[in-house]
Amino acid sequence: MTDHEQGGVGDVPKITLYNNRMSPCAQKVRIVLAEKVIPYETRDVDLPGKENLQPWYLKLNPAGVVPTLVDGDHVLRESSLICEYLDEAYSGDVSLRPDAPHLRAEIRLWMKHVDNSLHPSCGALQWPLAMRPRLLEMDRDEALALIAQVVEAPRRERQKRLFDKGLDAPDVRNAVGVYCQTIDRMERDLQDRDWLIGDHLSLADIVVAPYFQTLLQYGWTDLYAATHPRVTGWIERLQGRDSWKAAIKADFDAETRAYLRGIGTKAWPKIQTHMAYTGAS
Ligand SMILES: N[C@@H](CCC(=O)N[C@@H](CS)C(=O)NCC(=O)O)C(=O)O
Repeated sequence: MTDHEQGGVGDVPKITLYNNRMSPCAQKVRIVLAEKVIPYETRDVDLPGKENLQPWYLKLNPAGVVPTLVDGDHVLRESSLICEYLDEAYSGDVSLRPDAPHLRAEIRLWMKHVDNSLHPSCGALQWPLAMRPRLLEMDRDEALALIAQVVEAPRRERQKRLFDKGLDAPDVRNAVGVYCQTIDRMERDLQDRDWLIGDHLSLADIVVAPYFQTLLQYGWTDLYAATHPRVTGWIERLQGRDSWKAAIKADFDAETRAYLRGIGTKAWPKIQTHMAYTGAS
């Protein structure tokens, strides 16, 4: 367990976050915890080692995914819902949702987009780089047996395709398309504002932000940097915040950054091929 003492609510963390530092879903929860200065402890779950499929973890999270947040007697799942829960349960000085119902609906629209489209797309991009190598070292039947244990059918099927085809799987091309469309939509939305739904950081920004960490860590920023100035400014503003430094930057030491940049650079030509196919340049 690692303590994240942030000098906020109470002295001793009563919150435990079942976490993986590479997980965008866990990252969004960590940003919320940091923005709201809520102390917590983390328990890392070894995703490449499939610890998330161990019976003890499935009892906490029957879908076998991180994050899970345990707050006293309450076990919370689903990262977007956890973010909303934290903002509601720990109202404090920092609110990450405006009061206006239509703006809350806009936040939920972004959450829906993230949960339904951007998150599985990020999985399709990350999995061949982060998970596949360990499985390829195993006997094929052993690897397939592990994948067969994945609880949710669409995720299981996707992992099978990504295991077989890596970055050539159709999921990867679709994923690049979803990223490009999302970036276009953000550029439009950010035309007259600094943050996705207005002049203040909100849960809308936080649930999207970690999917850009994936691009940053692999050096894939050409997906937006030269063509989408408002999106570029948005991510720079996020990176300048203390919450980003505490929740994301602190988890990536120089060695990890160099490693991720190395595997990302190797994969980039393939990502570019997919980009060209989607019409982005
Ligand atoms: N809808 C879930 C998705 C969680 C999810 O997909 N977590 C990934 C890491 S970002 C995971 O645990 N993957 C494990 C696996 O696919 O085996 C949420 O938002 O919490």
